[in-house]
Order: sequence, then structure tokens, then C-alpha cells
Amino acid sequence: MADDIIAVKPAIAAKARIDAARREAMVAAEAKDAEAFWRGEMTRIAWMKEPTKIKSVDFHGDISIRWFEDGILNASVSCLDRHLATRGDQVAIIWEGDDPNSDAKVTYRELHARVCKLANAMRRLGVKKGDRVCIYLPMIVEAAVAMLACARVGAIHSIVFGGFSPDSLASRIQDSECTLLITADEGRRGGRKVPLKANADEALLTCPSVRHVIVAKNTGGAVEMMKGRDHWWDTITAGEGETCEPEKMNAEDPLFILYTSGSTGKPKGVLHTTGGYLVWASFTHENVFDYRDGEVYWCTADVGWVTGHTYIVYGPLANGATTLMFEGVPSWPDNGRFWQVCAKHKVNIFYTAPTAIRALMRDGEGPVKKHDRSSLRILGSVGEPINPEAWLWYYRVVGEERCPIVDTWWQTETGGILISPLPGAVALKPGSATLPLPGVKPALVDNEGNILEGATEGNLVMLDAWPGMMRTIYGDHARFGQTYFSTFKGMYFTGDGARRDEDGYYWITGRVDDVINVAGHRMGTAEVESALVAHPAVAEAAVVGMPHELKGQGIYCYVTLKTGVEPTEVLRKELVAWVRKEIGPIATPDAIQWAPGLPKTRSGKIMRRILRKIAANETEGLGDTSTLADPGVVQELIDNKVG
Ligand code: 6R9
Repeated sequence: MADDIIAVKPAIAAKARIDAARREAMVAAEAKDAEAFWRGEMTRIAWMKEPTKIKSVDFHGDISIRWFEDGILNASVSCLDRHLATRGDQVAIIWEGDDPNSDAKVTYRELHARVCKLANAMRRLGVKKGDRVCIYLPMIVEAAVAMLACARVGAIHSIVFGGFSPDSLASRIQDSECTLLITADEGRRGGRKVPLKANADEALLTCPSVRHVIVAKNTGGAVEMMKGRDHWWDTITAGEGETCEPEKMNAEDPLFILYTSGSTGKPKGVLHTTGGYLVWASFTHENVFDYRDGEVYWCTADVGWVTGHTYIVYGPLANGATTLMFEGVPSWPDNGRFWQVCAKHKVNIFYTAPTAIRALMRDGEGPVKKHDRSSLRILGSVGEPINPEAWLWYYRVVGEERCPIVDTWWQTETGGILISPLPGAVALKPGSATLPLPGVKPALVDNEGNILEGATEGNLVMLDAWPGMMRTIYGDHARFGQTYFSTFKGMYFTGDGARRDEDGYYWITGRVDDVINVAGHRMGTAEVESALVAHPAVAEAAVVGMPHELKGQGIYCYVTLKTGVEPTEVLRKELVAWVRKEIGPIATPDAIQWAPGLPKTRSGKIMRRILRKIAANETEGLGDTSTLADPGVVQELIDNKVG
């Protein structure tokens, strides 16, 4: 079943922007002369001064990646101003509230005016080019307005997902020393309220760099406003003009920072710059989704993740699309919500995560079939490997075997999609992200960094740069080189493993580092461990991923308590709540096992390989345990496995 091939339907290929022949021509043109290819593609966005230098990349030494480096532009102009003459009255954003009775439509002209007003207010508060602005907002139109207003004045936005705790928010603000925070009174999700302003107030106790806070009124819930620091959005923008001079940005000036979990320590501030990122966002959004003028496009991600940055805001708006922004969740008020929204707004392109598909699949076909999905044309998947069973359900039940599925592999670091079918050009295989996009040069290497040929399995690397890739880790370029370019010299290491089949198709097998993917959200096991050991009862903790039917991976924690502390059910619950409070609900442990000892090498390294196998109930092939300092602990852990 998983090796089924679903050929491109001739009717789809005939109408698609890119068919198989065109794809081949693009791949060949890029391979022959990459600079000429990207010089052609760069005109998809608006430049104040067109670049003459296209690509300057060095994956060795200090690692330097520059695209379009002498070009001048402002990202907000590509996303707003240049559409005004041709599509000013077209809807830019359809907003669908958590409450099914609330929605709104914002045209390009209105969006432009709202962005300019906020940008003017930000300038008046003293925000300048290069300043960092933290955005901690729910999925409301203001989130897109805030991003584009930052771009307008040349400020670097750093969005923190609304589900993160005050501590997580504070550490991200501190790392990049944001001077302005944009938040809302409260968010809404699945009928519940999220106390954003209260969380922000708590975070700001330890964030002296923040001088001003702009607060959007969303639910109208009561919040405290600190005089001189906090300003209501509506009040501060009320007197501002609806035009605003865009800051002139170099193509390599930063556009945003987005924190993401790695295998060690604190989240890293992934930095993206302006020109290359926007070209990549536009190029991939248009081609992967085969976007056509006038279509309604819906990506269900949150703007707090990279998918929301590139495929709710920058890509679609750069392409003059109508992008749908959804405040709610798939299961509320009922589990037909996604399909009800598709019917209501006549969605043509729908892009979601495998974890949502798996959850909805459990409820059968009824809730899907209740709603008209005849507008749907393309379906997308992102965030984690999609198992063939979920893929086929998505294809057959949701898309009625009419809509190609684009399984898009990419990362926060890559800025946009790298491996994905082009729906009019590439035959599908359920569970495979298929082939690299033109300009993307993946390879599989063994653990020594030797490039493997043909059908094989290995570590997924990229041999050369594409315009949208990250440029550095904010404030720590050495860590950038160390994290991504030192494992395999001269290659960008993704942290993922993959298999490549006889047809050259890629099948992503998941992370090969200590990052786990919980419901499509990246979580560093080290972060959960450090939250656990911060609890007074905990002496040591080791955290691994475990297979989870809905979430893909769950969080399995081995905890060693301090001497004299009793392992009780009350303490177990307390630790679960503790981690939620320290990091946020997405880090909620799924299992906690009391571990009197952990398997360690004689040099003191925890053998995670063994812990992963125990958590997955794969205790048959534990491999060589002879290097352990105390081999006895392994049997003890197996005997007391949780769940
Ligand atoms: C866009 C995004 C990146 C990690 C990545 C990989 C996993 C994402 C995938 C996929 C298999 C896909 N991943 N898309 N695995 N198939 N289509 O999710 O960014 O949050 O940084 O996560 O997600 O493991 O390395 P990010």
C-alpha cells in the first residue's frame, strides 16, 4: 500500500503552473546557471533597487550565506503596496474566529492602512530599524498587521507562540533584547481563554529591555495596564495616518528571528533576512500549492510557528493571495470544524498537519462528509512524517481522490519548503515528501559524512544554499556553524534521517538528534530535562520521545528523585504541572517513570538509545550494553516501564 504510486492526472497537469516537463526544465536551468535562474525568479517580489549580485555562499570556515546582497527592498511593500493598484479591494485575509459566528474580511487596501497606522505609532514610540520587537498574540488579524508593521519600519520581529509560558516568553525576549512587546488582553482557543497580557506582565518582571507594550483588545477581559509602559492598540494608532514611508532595507538585513528547539540547551534564535526569504516564500507558495489568482488558501498553522510566518503571511501576501487565518482548533465546537470552514469560505487549498488528520480520522468519515468540500483542489501536509494510513484517509475521504496531496518537508531553519511534490508534475507516493524543489540539493550521508548514492538511508543534508535558508543564530554565529555545519563538514545538516527509494523519492524517517516532534511541534529533550531538574525534588532526568498514536511522538521522562524523596502519584502530577508551567502546555509529559538509576557510560554519558528503546517497548534488541557503568539499571527500568 505504502508503495502505491498515484500518477498526476492529465487534467491537473494540463492546468498546473508546472507540469513534469516544466519541472525538468527548471531543475536543469538551475543546475546549469543558478545565478541566472534566481535572477529570473527574484522579480517575483518588489525591489527599490534590483540586486546585481545574486549568490555568495560559503559552507566552510565561518559560514557565510548571502543572496541578492546589493538589493534594496521592504518586505511590506511586496506584500501590500504593489497590490493596491491591481487588487486593492480584493480580500487579503479572511479571519475565522474561534467562535463559529465570528469572522471578518480585510482587503489589501484596509490591511495596508492598518499596517501603516501601527508602523507610524511604533516609530513614534521610538522603534527604529534593527530594533527587536516581540509579538505574543493569538491568531487574530493584528498578528499579521504587527509582523508587517515591523517589516515596514525595519524592526526585526520575534514571535512567541501564545501557548508558551511566561518563563519561555521572558527568555526569548531577553535573548534578543526586545524593546517593544505587542500582545493582546486574552486569546481564545476551543472556547477557552488564554491570559496573554497577564502572562506578559509576569514575563516582563525580568525583561528590562522592554520599554513599551502595545495591547490589542480582543476578548475585552480585564487586564492591568502599567502607566507609561502599556498602550491600547486602538488608542495609540487612532491619530496615525494611513500611509507610512517604508524603511529601505538591504536584502541581507534581518526580517525576523524565530526561536526553535535544538538538541542542546536553550532555544536558538533562527535569523532570516529579507530578500532571499521573501523570494523563497513567494516561489514555494505559488508553485507547491499551484496557487491561482482569486483562490482561497488556508494554512491552519499558528503564526507562532514558522509555517504561519511563511505560509499564512509572507508567501501568500507576496503573491497577492487570499489567505485564511483561523483562531480556533479542529475539534471545537465539534470535529467537523475544519470542513465547515472549508465549505463556508469555499477554500481551494488546504494545508494542515498530520497530527490533526490522525485525530480527525478517529471520528470517521461522518463529520467530513457532512460538509461540502467541492471547492478543495489541493491538500497539504507539514510538520512531521505523515503515515501512509493517514495520508490515504486524507486523500480518499477529505479530497475524494480528486485533490493531490503535497507532503511538504522543511524546517524553521530552511525558511520554506524544500522537499515536496509539485502537484501538476510529480507522481505521489503516500508517506513520501517525494522530490526536492528546483534549486534544492539534498544528499544522504553516513555517520562519517560519506555521500551515499542510489536507493539508501542516511542523514539528510543539503549540499548547497537556497535563497530562503537561515543566515545565523541571533547573537551567536559560532553556534550556527557548530550546530548545522560541523557534524558533516561543508554541508548543512538538517537533524533528520531519511530513506531514498529507487525513484529518488525521499521518505523522512524523523529526527536523528535529541529533538522530538510532538504533534508537529519541535521540543528539545534537553529543555524538558532542565525544567524537571529545576524542581526541588528531582536529582536527575532523562527525556526521550515515545511513539504516540495521535501526536506522532509523546514525551517520556525518566526521573531520579533526590535521596529521601518518596515517589508518589501526587508528586508525579506535580511534576507534569511543573513542566507545563515552566515551558507551556505543548511540553506536557506523557509518561514519567521513576528511575533509581539511569544507564550511563563509564564517562557519565546517559545512553539515550537504550532509554528510547525501553520507552518504545523495543526491549528485544537493546544492543551492546557492556559499556555501561552499571548494566543492572537497564533491567530495573524495563521492569518498571510506564504504560
Ligand atoms: C515546517 C516545520 C522541522 C522538523 C523537521 C522534521 C519535521 C516537518 C515534515 C517533517 C516529515 C514532513 N518535519 N515537515 N517530517 N515530513 N513533511 O515543521 O518546521 O517546526 O522547525 O520542524 O519537523 O523532523 O526537521 P519546524
